[in-house]
Amino acid sequence: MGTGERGIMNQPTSIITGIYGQDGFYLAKLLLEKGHRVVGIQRRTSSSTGWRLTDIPGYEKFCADGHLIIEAGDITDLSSIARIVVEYKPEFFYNLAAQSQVWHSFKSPLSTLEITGQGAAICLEAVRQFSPKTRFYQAGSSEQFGNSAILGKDRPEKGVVFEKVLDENSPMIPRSPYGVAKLTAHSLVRNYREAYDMFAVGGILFNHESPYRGIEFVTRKITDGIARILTGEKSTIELGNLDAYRDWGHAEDYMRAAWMMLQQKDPEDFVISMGQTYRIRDFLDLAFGFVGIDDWSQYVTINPEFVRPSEVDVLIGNSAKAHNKLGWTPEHDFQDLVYSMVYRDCLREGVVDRVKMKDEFVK
Ligand code: NDP
Ligand code: GDR
Repeated sequence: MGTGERGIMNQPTSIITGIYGQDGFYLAKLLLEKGHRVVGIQRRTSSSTGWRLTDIPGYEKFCADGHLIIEAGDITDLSSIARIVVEYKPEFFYNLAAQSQVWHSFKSPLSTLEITGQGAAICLEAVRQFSPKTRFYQAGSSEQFGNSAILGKDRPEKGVVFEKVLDENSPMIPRSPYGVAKLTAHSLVRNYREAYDMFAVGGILFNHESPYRGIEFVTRKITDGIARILTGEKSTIELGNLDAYRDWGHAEDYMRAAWMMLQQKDPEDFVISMGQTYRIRDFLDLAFGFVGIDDWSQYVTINPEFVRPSEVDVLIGNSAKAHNKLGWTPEHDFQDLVYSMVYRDCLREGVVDRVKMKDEFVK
């Protein structure tokens, strides 16, 4: 593996930007289980963001014995990233940090480009200049494809079998400032690989969720909303477009794929997806069904504020390359995912007795 200095226990060191996000939680947990020293980069925020990491089994021990270290830094600040790379000379660098909300990127396009696009350039430069043997992972996105799954077609209806399933070679025509920024970062990774012979890969990951998903994304907004409706705290969930299709997987499976990409002999990009797509309203059917509500129409209102100026209508991926070359297979299916999210939110709100037994739903 890399040639950098070994960690205190002669184990590999991995830097993770965005460690306080959903994926940072699952990736840090995986790497700590594998014995890595994990150095997480945390930007300064006015509110606490540490609620996920403390759920890692053994968190306090990992902090105390130096396996888990948090360094202050910001991916828009080369001096901070360079300082950390110089200090740790890691074997692996995972750039997960981003302004990751598509909706917000229409409101703040410039800061999205700065963090999500230029931030990747800063991380690549720090590695190229100060630790060029470090293996680099860039968190790419299915948003890079835009509407390529349905190019030249009408919007599909439920039950349609999509002919075009997105893979590593599909056209990338993003439809949001976030998608543009991610495509910039993805293109830079390829350029650094070709120009400097760096081991840099772009994971092109489709939507992945979990009970640790941020509350502003539609899946968690729905499952958190259901729990609060059951407590009586809320009467409705306000949503935007219910007819978009998304190919949803579990973040734990997807971070295992990211790790696998850096264990390969050669650096290559991979699509990670489930190959099945559902509308937001299908997610609503399943999630409300788990608490015994078959007709959710009175609990959901449409707020045009949440409808995007340009939408990605359909996402469905083809991960044949990841299956064949990485040997990656997901361990969670869609029903598992939705159930675990509903269950955890209802547990937190004290209404878990309203959640049906999973076997009643999952055949
Ligand atoms: P999150 O939004 O949960 O986490 C992103 C993290 O990046 C947050 O902890 C955030 O910190 C941090 N961050 C933001 N700006 C900076 C900065 N300037 N410097 C340092 N850290 C910063 O995203 P996910 O965990 O869901 O996703 C991880 C990555 O994967 C992201 O890059 C995302 O765009 C990408 N991705 C995610 C997919 C998904 O479905 N989850 C699919 C495809 C790609 P703070 O807490 O302070 O905001
Ligand atoms: P996405 O996820 O934009 O695909 O990006 P998000 O959950 O935000 O939206 C998915 C779909 O749901 C529709 N939608 C709503 N979305 C949100 N957030 N809030 C709502 O109220 C709402 N109502 C309907 C959206 O229009 C969209 O069609 C996620 C992020 O994790 C990115 O960082 C990542 O790159 C991509 O997934 C792959």
